[in-house]
Amino acid sequence: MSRNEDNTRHDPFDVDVPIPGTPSVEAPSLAEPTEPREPLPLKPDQDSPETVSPTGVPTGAPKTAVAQSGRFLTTAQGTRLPDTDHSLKAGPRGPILLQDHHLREKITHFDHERIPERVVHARGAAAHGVFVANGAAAGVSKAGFLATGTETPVFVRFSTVLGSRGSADTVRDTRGFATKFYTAEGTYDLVGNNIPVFFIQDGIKFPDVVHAAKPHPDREIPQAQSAHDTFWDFVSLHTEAQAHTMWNMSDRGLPRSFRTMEGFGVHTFRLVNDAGATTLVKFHWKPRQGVHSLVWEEAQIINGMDPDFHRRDLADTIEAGAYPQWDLGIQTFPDTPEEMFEGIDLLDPTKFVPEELAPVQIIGTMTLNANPTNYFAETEQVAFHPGHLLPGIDVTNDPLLQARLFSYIDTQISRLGGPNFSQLPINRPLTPVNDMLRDGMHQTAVHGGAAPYKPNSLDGGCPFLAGEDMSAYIEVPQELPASRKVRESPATFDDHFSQVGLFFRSLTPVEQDHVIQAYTFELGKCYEENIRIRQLQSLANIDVRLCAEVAKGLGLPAPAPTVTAEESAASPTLSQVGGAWPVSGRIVGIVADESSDIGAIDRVRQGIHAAGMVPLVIAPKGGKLGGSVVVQRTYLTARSTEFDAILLAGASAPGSDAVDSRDAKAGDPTGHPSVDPRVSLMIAEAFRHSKALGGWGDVANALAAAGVPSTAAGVIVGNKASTVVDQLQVLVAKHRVWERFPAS
Ligand code: HDE
Repeated sequence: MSRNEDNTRHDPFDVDVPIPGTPSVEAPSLAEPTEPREPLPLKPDQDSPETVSPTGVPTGAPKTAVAQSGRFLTTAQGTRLPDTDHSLKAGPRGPILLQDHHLREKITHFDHERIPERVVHARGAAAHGVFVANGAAAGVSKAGFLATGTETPVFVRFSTVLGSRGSADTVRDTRGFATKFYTAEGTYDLVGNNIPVFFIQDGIKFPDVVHAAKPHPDREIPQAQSAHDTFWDFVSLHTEAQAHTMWNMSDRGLPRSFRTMEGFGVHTFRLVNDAGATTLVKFHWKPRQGVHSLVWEEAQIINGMDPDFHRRDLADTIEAGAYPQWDLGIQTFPDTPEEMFEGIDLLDPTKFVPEELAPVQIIGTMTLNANPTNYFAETEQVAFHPGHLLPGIDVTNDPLLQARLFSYIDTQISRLGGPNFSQLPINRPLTPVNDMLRDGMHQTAVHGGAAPYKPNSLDGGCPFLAGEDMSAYIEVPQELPASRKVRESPATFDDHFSQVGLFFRSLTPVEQDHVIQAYTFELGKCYEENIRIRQLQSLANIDVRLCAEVAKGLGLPAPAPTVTAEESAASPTLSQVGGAWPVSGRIVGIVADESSDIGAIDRVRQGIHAAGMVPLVIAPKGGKLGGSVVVQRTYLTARSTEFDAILLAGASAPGSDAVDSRDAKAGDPTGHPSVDPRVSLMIAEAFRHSKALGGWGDVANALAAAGVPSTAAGVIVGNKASTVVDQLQVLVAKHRVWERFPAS
């Protein structure tokens, strides 16, 4: 799929520094348009599913062929309509007549617009893109799409797990990372998460963990989060959940954006090469933008200020051309009968393999380059399945993966209203489909022939069976050891604590502080003390210091460990601190007012834009500064959490609405009377969230009003705007000014 390049939006105000978020391809006229015309084309950042038939045949139709067509409003039968504002009545005062087909069709369809949301991962956002293989996996897998230079269209859906479809984005939770590769050998789905371990070792426990983590069944609270009694009740009793819980309590539970998340296949998969040799692997998506997170206070504020923060970020960065990219990598392990690596059972999905023991080898790169055209048609109706595999990629006996293989078709049938969900445009394979599946609700194929069965002679024997040399999917004929039928896990699944402690001890001190604070917050939100006490026991078994710190915050005694965890070397690659990454797509707020040097603001905006970042001008009121610089945010609408960095372009005198009856944010009495309290709040917040700050000209007052020393780390004050921007880039590349977080 390629990005639709046909249209450009002509923004009459701001052509040189485009600001993402355009609702339509054309700026609207002031008056309601009356001249009939065809539907507008797609926005330049959008793409739609390829136009293939339900059975995978390219139709050659433009992608808009599945969108609404024609200049006039019609019924679903295509009959033109003269009025849609009034129902047909017996006189202007009614009653409404039963014969009003347009009314009944319109209301009836509306009444059925909703479908069941996903049982888990209900809230998500998605994008189109392309995966290009570098060939490094060709030796271990015969999958055609992994051959050097092969380009495969993809559709990726990111999600939270716990919340309903309308819940907030920046809750503490695991994120789904599901990729559909439309390959020439059929569709392959890699349905992973942003955390490499899972709560349970056996799929039979999935309903239990989800029931515990979802809102309480009586009051249906809390929404989209784990800080409640049923969650901690379950994970403290079912201690194999401690591994995943630790990752959730770390900064991984609060991604800065979907672009800055790692993705993991979680389970071990089995790859097969041309010669039939097999290799066990774990899949990793490595974001080229680095792995970054929010801090907890930031996440909480964003949930109120912009509950769509992550989906907006994904859509806006794609619209701005700052395409998110990930390298796909594999850790490889010899396929031995034990299926173990360095003492780690590769079938245990609560364990990960540290990269220091098995480096991630990059096998290709994915670029997300287009937003969906229609959320419902694409993001909501996309149907992933871990069993959508290709020749060259097989599953293992991981008991969690095995249960998933059953679950996903089943859920699509109830969610998408029948067995033909693979025919929905976003789910259609880009390869011939001849499946002998027939009829059913919402059948959109018109199958020919008389013999949808095999063997047949009436349809000339078609469809035929392919051999291995014709890209047939053949399960690896794996030897199984002699055994008994049992409901048991292997003893190698028993250690629930060692790797959890290894994770905690591999983090830097500031990241460890975040983990301590997260456990203390979450357990502090539990009503029942016995649940807190029980979880502290698990923490003692994970790490004595972690337990002591959390116990201190909860005002409870720290228990002694009851198990001896295995000591292993730390894995520094688990830390997110250190390093520098591309700044593209980052948001810089420029606080300015009529006293600001307009020329300098313009140069700074250009500089920020040239660096691939997005400059947003924040001023006391809307409109244009100096008659030319468009204001994107006002002191009323802005909050520090929207920005990766903030620049001050002037003295920031109080705006006319800087009274707390108009805007309670203006109610901070501690600031300086000559500075708008909303600006000092923005600066103080950005400072304590360790973001880069800066400014030029008369900004000393504003910094002082926020209590920010101009000599502090990550604060750039200069006379020349251009040098401020250069230094800002260096700071933003590190994500945060980590020196400002003195670890306890
Ligand atoms: Fe899922 N999971 N899952 N899951 N999962 C679903 O399928 C399920 C598991 C994951 O963006 C559902 O289409 C069971 C692990 C993602 O559309 C459902 C078990 C991992 C998504 C389902 C698991 C995942 C889902 C809900 C245990 C990480 C969202 C709607 C045996 C490797 C995909 C749907 C999207 C979605 C069942 C465990 C990831 C109910 C029974 C482990 C990313 O079928």
